[in-house]
Amino acid sequence: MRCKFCERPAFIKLHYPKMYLCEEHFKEYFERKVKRTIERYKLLRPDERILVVVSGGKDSAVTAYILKKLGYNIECLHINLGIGEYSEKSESYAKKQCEALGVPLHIVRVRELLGKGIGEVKTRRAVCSYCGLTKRYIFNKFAHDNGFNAVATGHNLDDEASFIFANLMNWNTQYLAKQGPLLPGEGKFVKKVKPLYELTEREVVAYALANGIKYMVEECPYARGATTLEYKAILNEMEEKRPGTKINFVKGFLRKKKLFEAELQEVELKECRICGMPAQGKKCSFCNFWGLEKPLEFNGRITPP
Ligand code: Q46
Ligand code: ZN
Ligand code: ZN
Repeated sequence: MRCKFCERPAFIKLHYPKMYLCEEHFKEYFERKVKRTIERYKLLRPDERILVVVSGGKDSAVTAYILKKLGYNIECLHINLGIGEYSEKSESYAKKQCEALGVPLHIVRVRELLGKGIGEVKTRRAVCSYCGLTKRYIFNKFAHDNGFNAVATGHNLDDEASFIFANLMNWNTQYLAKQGPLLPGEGKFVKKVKPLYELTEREVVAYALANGIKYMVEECPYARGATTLEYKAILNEMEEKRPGTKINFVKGFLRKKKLFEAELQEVELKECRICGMPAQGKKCSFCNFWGLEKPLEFNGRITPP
């Protein structure tokens, strides 16, 4: 098959809209789509300092690559979760990706910082639950302490569709109300953006391949058996039968999001007495979970550009 726009052979067949594209025209299509997402949802301004959270995986690597290509002022942060060999490998991928891009990389290692890695804490809480809490706290505090205007993550359309699906199945209206491509900054919460919001996982993999971006393929050992993977599988099956299912589902959700926002309970945030970050009680959930008595300090660049 040939590309829809030129004589070159097709590199990919897109299902929605249905078309064949050569490598060059696919790159163009992908970059235009990211640009449009940034404009449509007003994610970023050209003068902002952006911290891209890189895991070593494809999504965050592509996010860093494309934001740099579009001319944004980015630096990267890798959080080493301390999950054995998986984390060591992830860190080395993150380093290689940032070296290839020529952007500064900061590395925060959970075990060095908190004494234990993710999965090593004795708690009744599920590992992914305190892992998520830890990651969100670290990247927000790091961005806040170092004067970044935004934090960019690599969430793609498949992630977002399965998140909405899973939370609808459980009627987690509070989570749904705060879901979207843009979470505006407020007080000490730095703005969060998802530039790959409208691109499928398949498109992200193809873009990485087209640009020679090397990434970690192995999943975190705790991801196995996660219910989000089951929701992803169901959505993939539906997408196959009816192309456009995921994007229409997510866009429909954004149009109806106000319904969930009406359910948001106003909580008055105080300052955590340990770290000074926003907290519902005397301590924020991070300092509380990790039993901290003094705040974490993240100032300064760890890996030079
Ligand atoms: S939450 Fe869970 Fe992930 Fe943390 S423990 Fe691994 S699978 S990395 S996105
Ligand atoms: Zn072409
Ligand atoms: Zn705190």
